[in-house]
Amino acid sequence: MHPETSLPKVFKEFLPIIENSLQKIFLEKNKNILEKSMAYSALAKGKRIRPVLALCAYKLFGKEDYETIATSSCALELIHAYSLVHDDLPAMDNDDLRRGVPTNHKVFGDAIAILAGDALQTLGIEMLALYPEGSAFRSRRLKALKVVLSAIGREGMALGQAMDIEEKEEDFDEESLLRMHFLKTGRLIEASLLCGGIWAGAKRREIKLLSDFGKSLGILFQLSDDILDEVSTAEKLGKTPGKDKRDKKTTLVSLWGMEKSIQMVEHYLSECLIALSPFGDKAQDLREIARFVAKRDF
Ligand code: GRG
Repeated sequence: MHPETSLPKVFKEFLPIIENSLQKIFLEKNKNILEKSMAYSALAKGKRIRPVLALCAYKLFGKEDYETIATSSCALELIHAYSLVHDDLPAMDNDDLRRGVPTNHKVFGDAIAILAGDALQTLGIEMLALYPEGSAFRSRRLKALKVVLSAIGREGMALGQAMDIEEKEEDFDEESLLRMHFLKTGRLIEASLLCGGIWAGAKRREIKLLSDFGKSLGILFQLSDDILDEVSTAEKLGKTPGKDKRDKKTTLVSLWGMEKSIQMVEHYLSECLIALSPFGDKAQDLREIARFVAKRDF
């Protein structure tokens, strides 16, 4: 999977920074079973879209010292990796393929997978508390940490996941389905953009624009995920397709139908582009990412 040619060109610029930083996080510590399990999922081939978004938002404000925020951007990937490990567990989505390889619990067993998810999450949080380093970043670190904690906890990703698990098919109308997806998928995507802006010292109204963009991008991301679940292959996706239908889940595609879903992709893409318009040419990378998310095939 991952035909890298179809990724926006900014991925070429940022992926080496991100992969290098992720490797360093697990370097030499990868000895005990917990470390091995954490590294297995975090280093598996993912798109790295959350750290890329943080770096793009940082760049948007004229920053070029990307190494300064490399570790803290990777913290977002660790938190994302935790959510995937837990989501794949038998008690949740019960999947056996992720990022093109067997899921964590298939390799390490349920107990270690739960602990690896826990430890990936706390390591991500610890890194957000410590990085970017230096006293100049002290208040920005705290702001970013608060944004991420709020995005992943009882009012964010964990709540979205709980809604997804608990709600019955008939409970989901358009509004509640969009809210669930925004919480489960959108909030961490939005938070990644906000972190980049906060580390760069963006102003309140600029953060608001990033937030508007992130909200639309989050839904766009989920919508394309639902479409891919129907039309793509395990080889391309690196995970099992067709699961939503098999598990009789309400998705945006089952609610809207494929034709309307494809129209809604265009709608959310245009919302993304509208949110970015005040940034002018400086937002070109983020525009390309939004277009990629709308058209992605993995
Ligand atoms: C366990 C609290 C908790 C939450 C799980 C992330 C998540 C919430 C569930 C994953 C289920 C899912 C398919 C969500 C749809 C969107 C999504 C997050 C897809 C996976 O993210 P990608 O495409 O994956 O960025 P890679 O592997 O490229 O990083």
